[in-house]
Amino acid sequence: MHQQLQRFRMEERNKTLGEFIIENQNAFQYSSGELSRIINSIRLAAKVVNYKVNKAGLVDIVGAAGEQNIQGEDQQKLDVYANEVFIQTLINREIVCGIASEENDDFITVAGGDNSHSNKYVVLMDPLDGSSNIDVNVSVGTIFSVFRRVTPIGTPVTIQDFLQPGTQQVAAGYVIYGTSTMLVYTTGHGVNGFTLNPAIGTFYLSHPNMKYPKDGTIYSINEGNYVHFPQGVKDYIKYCQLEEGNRPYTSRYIGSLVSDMHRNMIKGGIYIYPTSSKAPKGKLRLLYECNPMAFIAEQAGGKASNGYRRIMEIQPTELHQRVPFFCGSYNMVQKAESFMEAAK
Ligand code: AHM
Ligand code: MG
Repeated sequence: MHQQLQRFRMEERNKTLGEFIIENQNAFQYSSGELSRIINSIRLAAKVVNYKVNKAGLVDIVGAAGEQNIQGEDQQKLDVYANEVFIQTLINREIVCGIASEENDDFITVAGGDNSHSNKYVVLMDPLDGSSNIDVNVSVGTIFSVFRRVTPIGTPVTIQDFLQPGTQQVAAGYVIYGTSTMLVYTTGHGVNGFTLNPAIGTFYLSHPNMKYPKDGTIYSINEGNYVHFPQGVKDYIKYCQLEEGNRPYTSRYIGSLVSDMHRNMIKGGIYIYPTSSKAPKGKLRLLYECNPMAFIAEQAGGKASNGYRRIMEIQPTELHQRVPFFCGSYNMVQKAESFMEAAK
């Protein structure tokens, strides 16, 4: 009886992220352990940022960078703080040769302790996406993308190491600081989600092998911009609202990419941030917002496109490049693309 109970408890306990990383290290084609160490660093930085994000309403750290808090200390905006935490964690562990961030105009070269430039990977990230939502207690997220460098090991990284198409990503993921904090990532072998137990600071595998439903009934777009949208998007929105079959669909838009994406992946839906006359190239950034989300989406059986073609096949030309973004349940994105094509 006692033994039976013990076995039940062992089986019942979910795997921790640490255990999962070790178990899956060999599934990765260049398994030198470096990629695992990068995921481990992101796990650590996510916990630190999570701690601060959760305190945002309690202590005087919300507000614009450059202002002073009541103690007369310089205030630091949470996105600036998150940026520093992720960058410092990656630098301290000496596992990457370069970092690009939404918060930094240029990429950072990481030489390594012996100045050898011997690490193989670059990380691109948006350390705290949707951070304008923090002041109103809405979930925000971190998004990251990992590539192998293309320039020779032993030399400083160049912009070419960062301007790679998304198909070359070796890992990507996001952290959602929500009602619970989750880390969701892929290394090209499906998508797995881990939930943080804040009491003990451990991520547990809570959402193994995440899959987008092939179809969905949620569409997420900032409809306030309707008049500025291209005709194909207007037509698709009208299609979503038509009474026929399982339509009209439900409209859900948080305005926090990670949260909208996460909900749609679990429930089935499409997220769209199109071009508009206000944002002629779109708003979201190809390298550290759209590519990692596209990798996750495809690994979860979904689809990610710029309205006409696969996001991950776009050859980037600049670090902070913007693209229109259609991402979600496979059939929904395909349908939206057909409206874009028809209105060309
Ligand atoms: P940010 O990187 O400045 O935070 O902007 C990205 C955010 C996304 O999280 C969100 O989906 C989008 O901007 C919302 O934009 P809008 O307010 O124009 O609808
Ligand atoms: Mg962002």
